[in-house]
Amino acid sequence: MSLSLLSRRFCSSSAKPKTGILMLNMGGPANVGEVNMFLTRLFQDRDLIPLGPFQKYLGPLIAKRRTPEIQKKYSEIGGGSPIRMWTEKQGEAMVKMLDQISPQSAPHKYYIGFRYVDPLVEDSIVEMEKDGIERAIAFTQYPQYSCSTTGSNLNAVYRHYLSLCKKPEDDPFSMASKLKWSVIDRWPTHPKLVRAFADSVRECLEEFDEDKRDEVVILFSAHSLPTSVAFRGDTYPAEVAATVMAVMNDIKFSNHYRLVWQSKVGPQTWLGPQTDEAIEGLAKLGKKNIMLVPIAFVNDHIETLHELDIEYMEELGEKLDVNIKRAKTLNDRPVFLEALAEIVKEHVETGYNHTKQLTVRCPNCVNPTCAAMRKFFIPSY
Ligand code: GF9
Ligand code: FES
Repeated sequence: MSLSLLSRRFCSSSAKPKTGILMLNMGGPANVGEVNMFLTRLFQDRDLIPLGPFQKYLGPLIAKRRTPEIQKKYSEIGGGSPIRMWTEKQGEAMVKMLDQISPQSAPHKYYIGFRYVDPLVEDSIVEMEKDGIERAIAFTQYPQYSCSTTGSNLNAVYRHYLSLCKKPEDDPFSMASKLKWSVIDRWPTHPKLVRAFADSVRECLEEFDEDKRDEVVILFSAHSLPTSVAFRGDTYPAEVAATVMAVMNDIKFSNHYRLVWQSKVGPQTWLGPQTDEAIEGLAKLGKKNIMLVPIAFVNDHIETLHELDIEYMEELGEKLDVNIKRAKTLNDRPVFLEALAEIVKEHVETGYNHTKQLTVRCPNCVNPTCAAMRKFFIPSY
């Protein structure tokens, strides 16, 4: 298929698009062949894992060592990450609704900006410029802001424009003069996001035997963070907790619950309690009915399909004789698709180009790119 045909597929209508929405996420390998490239870019990401001056060379070495085990995990969940498929479905539904509910910014077109696999942030920005987009919205697909996720993606947008600067008087902001950029940097308690999660929790509760339903412990499981990152002042832990509280409020606190943290790697200390340790501890306390709710990622991915479903639900559940079920990921849930469209519509209507939160860095931030990125997106910074 030609490139122009490919890009027309992403468009909400045949008219020239006016507003481009860049859906930001880390992305995942589409097949086992992409695992090494994915990991190489991940370990070269200084905004995620600062490894010092030799990162360019160290990154690929670490990636190479870890590739086989990660490939094995992907082959056990069907051969690749479904993130691109879900993001395309979400983007298509979102722009279709937006053309209806936000005529002032129509026609809309969505673009995918992945950090570690195609379509990369940098390449999609080039596409947006080619399409003659007037207004560009960087829309993070992480509901809760972390400098290691959304921050890294926004830094990639900034660095793309920095790379276009050739003369000393050039600056990244003026390189993007054709496009007016704004950012949707977080949406942890959007009412329809909350309802989508609450619906998923309610549906999963229905799957437990009626006489056990009351005693089910709901474990909201979020990707963990090194404590060094949390202590820097990263907003992610508090924003994840805010989502959890809003969802519990929606289901009227019908069950006991905990926020737990998954996917820790390496020797550092990370936020806890860890999801698997929490399951073991609750089992010892006689709590034998547990629901896992992935709360920080809106698509199925390796951490739900492998870590939660295979390692915890199947293997650990069987070993401990605990009945574990997992609430469905939001994926293409209609209320969630409405949330995406409404978040953009509200962003356009309010006229704020970012949240107030984005205008202050972590109190203990040591990454100069975090400041440069803000100078790019926030004229008054
Ligand atoms: C994350 C979501 C997914 C290396 C230690 C210096 C760091 C890290 C993560 C994962 C957050 C939310 C992923 C580091 C430093 N991180 N792993 N962050 N973060 N390893 O900041 Cl949904
Ligand atoms: Fe949070 Fe730099 S690490 S702003």
